[in-house]
Amino acid sequence: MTNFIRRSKHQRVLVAVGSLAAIVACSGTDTIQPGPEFPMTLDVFTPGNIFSPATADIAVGGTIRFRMTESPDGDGHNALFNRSVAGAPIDVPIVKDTTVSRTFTKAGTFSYFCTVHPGMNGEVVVH
Ligand SMILES: [Cu+2]
Repeated sequence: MTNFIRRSKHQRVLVAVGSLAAIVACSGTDTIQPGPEFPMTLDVFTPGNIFSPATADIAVGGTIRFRMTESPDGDGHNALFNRSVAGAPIDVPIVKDTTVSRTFTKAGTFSYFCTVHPGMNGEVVVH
């Protein structure tokens, strides 16, 4: 009789532990947080006379590092932003072989262009 009770308690404990493990496993699955969908830092390069990537997706608060390497014609590049979009950062002046960072604190699409090279355009999409 005593043995039966002990086994019974033991079994109940096992069931309880099993249930707890199941609850933990389920709640663990429910609380998994997805990783950041967009990067906080992204490089934009200037191979030839284009911005690459032409569309740069980052998270709100993220930073674009404009890596302005010298153009094939020996010129530098700049990046002038559409001033009509709220949250547009300060323009990047004409620079050569220089990295200039700009941080985007508001969501939106921020187009920009290089005045040195007509048609050299890009945009930063902040999510
Ligand atoms: Cu340019």
